[in-house]
Amino acid sequence: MCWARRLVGSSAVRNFKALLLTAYCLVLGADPAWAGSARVWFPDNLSSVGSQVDQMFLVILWITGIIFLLVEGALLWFLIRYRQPANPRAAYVHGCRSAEVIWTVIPAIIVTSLAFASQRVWAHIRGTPPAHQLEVEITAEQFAWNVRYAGPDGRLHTEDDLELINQLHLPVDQVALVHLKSKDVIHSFFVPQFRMKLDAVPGLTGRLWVQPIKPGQVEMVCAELCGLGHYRMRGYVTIESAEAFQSWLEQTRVEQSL
Ligand SMILES: [Cu+2]
Repeated sequence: MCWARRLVGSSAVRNFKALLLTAYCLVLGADPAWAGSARVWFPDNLSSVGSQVDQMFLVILWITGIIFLLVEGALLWFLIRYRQPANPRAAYVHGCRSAEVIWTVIPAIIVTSLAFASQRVWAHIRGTPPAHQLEVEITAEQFAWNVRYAGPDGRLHTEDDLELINQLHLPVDQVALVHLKSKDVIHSFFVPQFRMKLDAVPGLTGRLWVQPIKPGQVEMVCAELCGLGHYRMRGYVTIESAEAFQSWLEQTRVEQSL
């Protein structure tokens, strides 16, 4: 394999290795402001819990990203430092207890700390919902979202309910409690801008709450492959002022009573 030796030893490959190492060092020594620019990866945040979820995401991304670069950098360094032409005789190593303790204890501490930190955010999102001003029921079916609002009596599943397909309207700043069901198979209710996703399972009623923080219109999609029409299972969430929401509610009620 003399062609391989010539290739590894060539100036072009040496320059490429140097370039890669420089790139690793540059990324590792990058300004912390880089974390801020990482937010461009996220969709717009429209819910009160979104910033906490994004923060957890960024913390995990930083930790795993740095570990990834360190491990890949070490791998590259070992590949170059101990390449066969420079080290024709292999050295056999039968383990190192201190190294094994270090690479077991450090990841255990990192993962346990992340579990405690994310548990706080998770408990806030999935725990007891705060006092809510609105209750909605969403029932998934192949391939649509059925949205039900309580009528003037304030109770769901009575004659004055308002029923819509693929349309969810929510007032800004108000907490809405969503009951999630499925008529047929497992679906998954996903609104990326709310940083929320919950499976809709037949026979079970899921519960989630959301407090939109600014007006807008976004998609609610199914994130579980649920059949041939899965790709078209999407609706729209419209977030508007409390006044606009009320007038939409009244107008839709009048239209449905005609
Ligand atoms: Cu679906």
